[in-house]
Amino acid sequence: MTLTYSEEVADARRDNRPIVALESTIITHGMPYPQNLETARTVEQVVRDNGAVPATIAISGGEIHVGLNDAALDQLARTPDAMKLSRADLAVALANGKTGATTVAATMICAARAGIDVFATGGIGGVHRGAEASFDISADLRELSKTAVTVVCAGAKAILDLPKTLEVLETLGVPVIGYGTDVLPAFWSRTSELAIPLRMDHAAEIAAAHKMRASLGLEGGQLVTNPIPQEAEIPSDYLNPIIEQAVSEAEAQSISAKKVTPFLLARIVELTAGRSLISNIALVKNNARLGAEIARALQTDA
Ligand code: PSU
Ligand code: MN
Repeated sequence: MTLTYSEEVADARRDNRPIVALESTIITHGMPYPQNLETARTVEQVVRDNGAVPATIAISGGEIHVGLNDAALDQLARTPDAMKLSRADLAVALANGKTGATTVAATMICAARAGIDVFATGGIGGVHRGAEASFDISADLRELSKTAVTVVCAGAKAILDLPKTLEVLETLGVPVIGYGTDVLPAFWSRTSELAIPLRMDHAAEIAAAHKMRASLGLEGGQLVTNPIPQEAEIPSDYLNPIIEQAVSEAEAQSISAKKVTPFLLARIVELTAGRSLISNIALVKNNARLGAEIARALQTDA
C-alpha cells in the first residue's frame, strides 16, 4: 500500500506535530466549484492557525495522498467526476490507478493508516429518511465503529433520519459526543429534539477519551458533534420544506446509492440560492478549529 505525504505533512510527521485529516468528497461531491476550492483552502488555513497541520486526503495514480499541495487541491476541485470512494471502493480505485475523493469512511481508513487520530469535516453520512424501505445507511456509521479516528462534524443533516442515525450509532458502540451541548446539533441548526448521548466541553476531555479507547483495546472511533456558530445558523422552518422537496425529487427521479447524498446537497444549495452553502462553509471552519485543538491536546499529554 502506498501512502504519499505532502511536504507539509511529511515535515509535521518528522517533527511530531499535531495533524488533522480532512476529506475530499466534500470538495468533489459536497460543494460546487469554485466555493469548494476556496473552502478547502480556508479550512486548511484554519487548521494551521490553530496550531496543527492539515492533511487533505485523496486518491490518484495508485497512491493514497495524505496532504495535497495547492496545485493538487485545485485540480481535484475541478474534477467533479472523480470517483466518490467509500470503504467498498478504496482498494478498487487504488489498484486501478483511478482518481477519487474519499468520503468520511474512506478518509478514516486512510488517516488511520497514516497514524492520524483526528479528522474534521462538515457532515457525516447516516441513515437516510425512508431507510426502512431503501436500506440506505451510509458506510460512515460502520466505519466509526471499526476505525480508531475521532471525527469532528456538525451533526447530521436533516436529509437524514436523525433518530435512526443515533440509534444505529448506539448499536454499533460509537460514542456520540456533544461539544458544549446537551442536544444533538443538526448541521444547519445548533439544536435538534434529540438528547446527546455524551457531553464534553473541552478538547482535552475528548483527547483523553480517545486515548482511553485505545488502552481498553476498543476498536472504532468517536463522533464529536460541534454546533454551527450561532450567526451562521439557518432557521429550520425555512429549511425544512426545502429538504422535503429535495428528498421527494430524489425519489421521483429514482436517485439511489452513492448519488443520493450529492444530489440532495446540490439541490439544497440551489433551492436556498446559496445560503445553505455559506452556512456549510462556516461550520466546516468551526470543526477544523476544534479538530486542531483535539489534535494538540492528544499531543500534549502523550
Ligand atoms: N454530508 C454532508 N456533506 C458531505 C457529505 C455528507 O453534509 O459532503 C459527504 C461525506 O463525504 C460523507 C458522504 O462521508 O457524503 C456520505 O455519503 P453516503 O451517504 O453515500 O455514504
Ligand atoms: Mn447511501
